[in-house]
Amino acid sequence: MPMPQSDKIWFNGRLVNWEDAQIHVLSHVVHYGSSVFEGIRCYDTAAGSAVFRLREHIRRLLDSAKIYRMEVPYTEDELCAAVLETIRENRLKACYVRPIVYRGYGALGVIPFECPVETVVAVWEWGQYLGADSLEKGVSVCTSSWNRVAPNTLPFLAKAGGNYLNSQLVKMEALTNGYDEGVVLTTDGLVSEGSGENIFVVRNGTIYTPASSYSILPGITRHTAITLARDLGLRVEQRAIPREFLYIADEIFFTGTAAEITPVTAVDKIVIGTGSRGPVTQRVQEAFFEVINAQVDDRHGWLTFVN
Ligand code: PPE
Repeated sequence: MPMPQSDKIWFNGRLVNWEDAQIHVLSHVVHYGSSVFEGIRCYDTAAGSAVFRLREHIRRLLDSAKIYRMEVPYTEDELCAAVLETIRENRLKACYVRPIVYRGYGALGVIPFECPVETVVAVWEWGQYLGADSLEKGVSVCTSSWNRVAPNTLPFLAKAGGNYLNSQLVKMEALTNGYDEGVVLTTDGLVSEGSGENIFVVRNGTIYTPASSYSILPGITRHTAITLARDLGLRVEQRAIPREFLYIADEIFFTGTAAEITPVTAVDKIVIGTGSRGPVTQRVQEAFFEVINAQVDDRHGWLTFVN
C-alpha cells in the first residue's frame, strides 16, 4: 500500500513540499546506513492534538546521534519545536512523526566525517501497525531464525537505520512463513524483542520483560507500560527470558510507538493462554488508551499539546 502523503516536510530547518524533500543517490546514508531516527505518535485527544512523550523521543534521537558521532546542529528544544511546527503546518490531528538524522552527500567511502549531518521531520497518518483488529484480536508470531545484534557489534541502544536490516530479515521471514511478526533471540538464545516492538510476558499475575542488557531497544512505550502496570499495582520484573517461557505464558503482548500495545496470541503456533487478549494485557492497554486519549490526568507529564 502506498504511504499516505502529507503537505510539508521539515528539512534542515525549513518546511518544504513533500515531493521536494529529496537527497542525492550518492548520499552516505544510502550506501552505509548512516542514519538515526525516531518514531513518535501524535494523538487526537479529547483536549486537542498531543504528542506522546516528545521529549523522551528527541532525547533518544540525540543519544543515538551521539553514539554515532553525528553532530546535530539543533538542540533538544529546537527539535521538539520542529516536530510541533511540522504537525501544525500539515494540519493533521493525529499522525506518526518520523524525525531522522543522517549523513548526506559529500564524499563516499566509509569515513563519514566529510558528509553533512542532515535533519528531517516528516509526519503522516499511520494506522494499526500489525494489521486491522490487531489491538483487540492479537497477532501470531514465530521465533526468528535470525538473532538480534550482539553486544559490541552494532549498538542496540541507538535507534539507527542499519539496525533495521536485522529487523527486515526477521519481518520478511515471519511474513513469508505466514506469521504476523517475529520474535528475535539474542546470540545467547534468550528472548530479546520483536522486529519493531518490545515484548512482555505475563505468568501467574507477574509481568516479565527482557532487561535492557538483552539487545533490546529500550522502548519508550516499554517504559510507559512498566510505569502504568506498576501504577495498577501489578508486579513487573526485567530479567532473562528463555524462549520456552513464551510457550507457557498466560499472556504475551508487544509494545511500541507504532504497535502501541498489541496482544500476542500464538508463538510458533503454540496457543498462548486462551488464545485471545488476556485480562492483564487488557488492563495495561486500557490504562494506556486513557492516557493517550487524555481521559485521565496526565500525571507523568507525557503529553505535549500541539496548539
Ligand atoms: N524495538 C524495536 C526494534 C523498535 O523498532 C521499536 C519501535 C521498539 C522496540 C519500541 O520502541 P518505542 O517506540 O520507543 O516504544 N519501532 C518503531 C519503528 C517501526 C517501523 O516499522 O518503522 C516504532 O514503533 O515507531
